[in-house]
Amino acid sequence: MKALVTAISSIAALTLSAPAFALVANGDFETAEAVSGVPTTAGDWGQDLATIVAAENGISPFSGSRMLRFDSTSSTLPGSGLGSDVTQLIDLTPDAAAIAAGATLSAAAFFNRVTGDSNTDTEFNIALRAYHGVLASFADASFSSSPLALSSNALFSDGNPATWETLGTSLDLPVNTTFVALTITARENVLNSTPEFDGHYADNVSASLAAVPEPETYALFLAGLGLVALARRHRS
Ligand SMILES: [Ca+2]
Ligand SMILES: [Ca+2]
Ligand SMILES: [Ca+2]
Ligand SMILES: [Ca+2]
Repeated sequence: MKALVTAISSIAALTLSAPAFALVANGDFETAEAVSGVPTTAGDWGQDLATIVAAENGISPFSGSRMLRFDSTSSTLPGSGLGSDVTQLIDLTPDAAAIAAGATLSAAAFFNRVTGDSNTDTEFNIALRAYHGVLASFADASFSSSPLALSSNALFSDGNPATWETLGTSLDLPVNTTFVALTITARENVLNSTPEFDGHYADNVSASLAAVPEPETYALFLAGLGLVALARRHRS
């Protein structure tokens, strides 16, 4: 019985519980940092031009006193593209064992924008891209270049600057994943203009890893729970 309880405990421990920002550095944008240029190290926000700002344009940060403002669809002003992508690389080599056993990465962020007018863009995206390799080599690759796996999601924000909309996505990680690129994006889905965005923001970006129990393991886990319940009933 003790061995079974120990086995059940270790299975339960596989369900990795992580606090909100555990895998994302500065996910609440409370720490000042430059945001532009392709990130080459984990925990650094970068790619297209964006700025960490305090409350402005009638929008208050979702948390704390700072948030991220999307400025350009390239690393300089003005941009030529349609999406302002802000990316952070997440080093998952410390979680190699959990990933090899089967793990899902979930990410979420909050978005908001000014009311604007009929030309104001409305779309935000979140994406996870899994890669295998040495993290630094990612700098040489395009962000969209053949990831092992990709998941993304979109939302069309409301025009109410008092509300933050949340958006998430989940990716079942290939067993050889060593790092993930987490990207949040403001898109010029209404008008490709200059300036590109009227006041588009993100805050509280988070990511967490959870084990995917294999069917047999899960069945054993449920059977184990039943046995523990039975044992408790016998004892009382
Ligand atoms: Ca914040
Ligand atoms: Ca543009
Ligand atoms: Ca809103
Ligand atoms: Ca625009």
